[in-house]
Amino acid sequence: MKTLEAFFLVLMLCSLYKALEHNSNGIQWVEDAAEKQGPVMEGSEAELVLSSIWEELRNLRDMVVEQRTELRQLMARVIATDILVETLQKENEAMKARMTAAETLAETLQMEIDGQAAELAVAQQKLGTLQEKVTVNELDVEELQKQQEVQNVTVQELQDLNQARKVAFSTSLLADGVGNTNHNDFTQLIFRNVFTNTGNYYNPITGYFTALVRGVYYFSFTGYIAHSENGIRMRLMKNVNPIVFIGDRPTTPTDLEDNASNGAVLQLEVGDVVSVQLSGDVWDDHYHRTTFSGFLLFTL
Ligand SMILES: [Ca+2]
Repeated sequence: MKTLEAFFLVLMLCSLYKALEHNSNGIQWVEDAAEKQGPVMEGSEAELVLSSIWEELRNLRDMVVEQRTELRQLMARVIATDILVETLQKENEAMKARMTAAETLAETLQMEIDGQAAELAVAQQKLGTLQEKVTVNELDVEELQKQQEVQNVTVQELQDLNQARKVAFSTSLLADGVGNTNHNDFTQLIFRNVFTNTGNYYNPITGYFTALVRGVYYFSFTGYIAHSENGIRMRLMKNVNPIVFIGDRPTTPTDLEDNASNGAVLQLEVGDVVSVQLSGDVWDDHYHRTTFSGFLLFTL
């Protein structure tokens, strides 16, 4: 701005110099003309020249005054411009400071965002790891559940097997009454009085014991006769096959009672049946003299 001000001052001085030079030339021209005219320029002509000179001087004075006014206005505008420039510079510096602060804040925020992004990445990685662990745990749980189901089935099978292993029964022929039972040929005996029937594998309606577990069993039976003219023959049957027998001839007046018994260890498959058949007479009463018993020794 100082340069601009100096420029205008130089311009003003140049204008003033030109004006003075012009007037000076005019005066010189008037003097030269007077010298040339000599005695011709006298009286009114000289007054006319002098009047012109004064007129030029007044014009010059007015021009100087006008230029001074313009110069003052220009100086005022320059000062105002300087003030405006200073104000703008201050505002610009303030803006720069604000910009710097904003940039610093932006950098700080960016750093925080970067830090949070890094933390988020770590958290996501941890989450991914946890999800993998959860997935693995879920698979483990599913596998454990399957194993548990298998174990439950196994336990149930073992319980069923353990229950099936509890096999024992003991019976006698008559539930009530007394006397001989007679069959002319081997016929199924139904032992209706039940002492023990663990597992209910003996049927007191049909007389059959049915094996529901594969294993080795022991069976025994006893026959008693009294006052018999037919004698006694009994046999232990595995399905349709006779296994062991007992027998005695008819009683006599001097020997009115006879007893016979037998037993066997049998390997039975699931579904095999065991029973006792009679041919002749067999006696029973409330003393339970004729019996059929059996139990499981062990499973196979
Ligand atoms: Ca006898």
